[in-house]
Amino acid sequence: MEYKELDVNSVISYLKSVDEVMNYFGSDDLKADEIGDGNLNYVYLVSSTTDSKKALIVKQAVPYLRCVGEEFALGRQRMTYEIRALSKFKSIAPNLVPELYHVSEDMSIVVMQYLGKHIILRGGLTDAKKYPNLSEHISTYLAQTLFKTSSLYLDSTSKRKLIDEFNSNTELCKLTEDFVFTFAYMENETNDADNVKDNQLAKELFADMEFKERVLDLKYKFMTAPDALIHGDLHTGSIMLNEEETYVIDPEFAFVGPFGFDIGALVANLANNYVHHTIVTKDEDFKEYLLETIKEILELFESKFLQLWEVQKESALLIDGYIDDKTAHRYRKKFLKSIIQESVGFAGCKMARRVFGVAGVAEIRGIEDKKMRRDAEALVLKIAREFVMKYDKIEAIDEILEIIKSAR
Ligand code: ADP
Ligand code: SR1
Ligand code: MG
Repeated sequence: MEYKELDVNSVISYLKSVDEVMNYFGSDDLKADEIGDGNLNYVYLVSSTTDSKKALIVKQAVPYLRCVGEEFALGRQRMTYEIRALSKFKSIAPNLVPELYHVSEDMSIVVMQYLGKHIILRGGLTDAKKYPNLSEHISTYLAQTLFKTSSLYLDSTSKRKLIDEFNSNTELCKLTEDFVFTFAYMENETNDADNVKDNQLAKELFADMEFKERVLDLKYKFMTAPDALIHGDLHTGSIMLNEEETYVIDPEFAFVGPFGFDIGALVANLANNYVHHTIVTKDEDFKEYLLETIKEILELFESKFLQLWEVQKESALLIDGYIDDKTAHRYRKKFLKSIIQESVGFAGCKMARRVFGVAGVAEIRGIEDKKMRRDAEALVLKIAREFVMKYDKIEAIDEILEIIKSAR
């Protein structure tokens, strides 16, 4: 089928041609609403008018960047990578990725499970809602997806096939290179102009060569380290959950990249939320919960990743009998430490880009009181800078929490 950009009417006509979907809805009348709140794509909630329990999500990529407009061209082939990544991650972590009902690379469409009883994590955290299973679920997602797509698990041929399958996701990798690692730290037309103008903080950041030189190292790592298949945009807007279940959505930035990038994205977004509560709600109990969550996620990730590795006898990297058990144990520990360190560095970039860069986050850019927003931005940049300057010296997870807690 030839590509056509859909709207609330044509999405229903399109679905009528998809057997898998029509089997689900039967002869019910359908209605569609566009509910997308992301930066890139259109998301339709399609439901039965007779049985509201029957509902599906249709996500379509359009050939431009939604948050900027049609003048910012962006290949809709990004959906091909989202489809591949959703399928791959679903096969590895089935309970943590939505069900897929229909995909079409021609139409740049995925039809998936409607997570109607779940909300976006960012909103929940901003409302100070605690999620008892978040650390357990998301650490499993990270350990499983990162380990099982790495050279610590795959054989050499499978790993290279995986790279072939994902690493032409060039446009979205370039978006990250530009918007996470570059433009937000210099004068650039894509930045939040109103905020940059006459802002001492922006002047200081843009002139901070020590920081920017360290960011270059992290950008280089992002561009050159095919460690594992990463989600590529694992902020708290890419997680939908409730008290029982957690789902990871929106992996269109997926490619085989550095181990620490997804972990860093998560830490960054939890730390940004911590800043929101420091400045806006002053909710000390919830701030403590956020710190505990970061700690739990990192500790559980480490132990789950190590457990998977300990029982893996053969892989592209290591074959049985190559080193003795004691050396293997020491090697694995050292390896994990370096993943955590690098995650902290990426977390610094992922926090800092949200201050002046094109895509802000609601809990910081959405603060209405101007003075509070400035204070929050200053705090975000302080933590981000510490992360970027110190990441490779971090010896223990508590040091990460200390950086967040002690920034004023
Ligand atoms: P984008 O690629 O534009 O960032 P997302 O995949 O993040 O789009 O989706 C945008 C929004 O659509 C999400 O923030 C969420 O509110 C909603 N959404 C996406 N997928 C689902 C789903 N499976 N169930 C319910 N809502 C969804
Ligand atoms: C123009 S960059 C838009 C941003 O939105 C996505 O969610 C990614 O974080 C990307 O950097
Ligand atoms: Mg999104």
